[in-house]
Amino acid sequence: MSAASAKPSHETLRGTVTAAFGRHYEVSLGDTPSASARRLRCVPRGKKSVYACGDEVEVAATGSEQGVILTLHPRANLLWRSDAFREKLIASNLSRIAIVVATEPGFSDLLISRCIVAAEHQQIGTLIVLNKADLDHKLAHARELLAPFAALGYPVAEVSALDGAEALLPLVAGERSIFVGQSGMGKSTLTNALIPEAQAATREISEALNSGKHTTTFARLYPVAGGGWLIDSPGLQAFGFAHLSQEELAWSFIEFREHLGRCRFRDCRHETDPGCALHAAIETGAIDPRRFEHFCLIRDEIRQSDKQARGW
Ligand SMILES: Nc1nc2c(ncn2[C@@H]2O[C@H](COP(=O)(O)OP(=O)(O)O)[C@@H](O)[C@H]2O)c(=O)[nH]1
Ligand SMILES: [Mg+2]
Ligand SMILES: [Zn+2]
Repeated sequence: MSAASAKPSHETLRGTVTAAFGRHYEVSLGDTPSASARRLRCVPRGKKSVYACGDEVEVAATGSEQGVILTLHPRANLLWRSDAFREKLIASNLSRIAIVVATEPGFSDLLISRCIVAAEHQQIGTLIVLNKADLDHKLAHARELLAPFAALGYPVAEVSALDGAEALLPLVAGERSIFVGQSGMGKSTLTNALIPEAQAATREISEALNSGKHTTTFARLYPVAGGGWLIDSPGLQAFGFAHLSQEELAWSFIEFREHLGRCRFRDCRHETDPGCALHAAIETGAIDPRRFEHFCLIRDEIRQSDKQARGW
């Protein structure tokens, strides 16, 4: 074989998916995304290929700013949203889910438990960010809602995006994080405070899409000074664990783990079954009743969506 024919006709380039717009993807070239990296607007080669922010891919350039995604490197993990009928990829290869809540407007602690289930299930670290700490008349109430999570060892960082978010920088540097949480919590404001390029990028995209709005409608990945990257995402309500078994769900509540397998009946549903070890742990205070309530609510949701998916 001649040297010339051994060389692939299309040089493949490694890159990371930094945004998805329908069937188009922005890919930042290089081993890791950086502010100065060349970016290509890419289409997937396969009709059914779908990619998520954070995906590591091989692309072929088809122009100075355009390319085709050829292959996907194996994902370390994947976060998706789902209901009974649809799934949409959100992000992959994460080291940390940063759940952003705020003193105002109020937030749902159930949503925090949901995010933690997604994180624990995918073996991704959790960070809780309490934003808008400047609105201090609401601070005590927010801290109270977060206390059960802090007691489990989940770190809680109090910040104010308006006063600068420097306190968060060491927590996101070197990590591959995603900001999740209800809309209005300040995820985009925090992203802009942490990443100087973010503001410009948001403006560019809302102009390109001609939306004229700066609300986040899709996930977007930004390189972080000091290494790693951060994804700003739109408000998330439903994570993809529609098909999690009850056992997997219970395991995702880390404080349940030591009690699992200790119920009188092996197939205990942890409902009104006699000799339930989880109920006993609630009695002794080892399990917070709010967290058990979250477990029941998420379990019921999963049951409901399983039924819907099967057409019941
Ligand atoms: N007082 C106060 N307002 C904030 C803070 N962070 C964000 N906001 C405001 O909260 C609103 C929602 O912020 P945004 O970043 O769009 O939230 P997102 O939907 O989570 O991305 C905006 O009006 C921000 O100016 C903060 O730390 N303190
Ligand atoms: Mg936003
Ligand atoms: Zn039980």
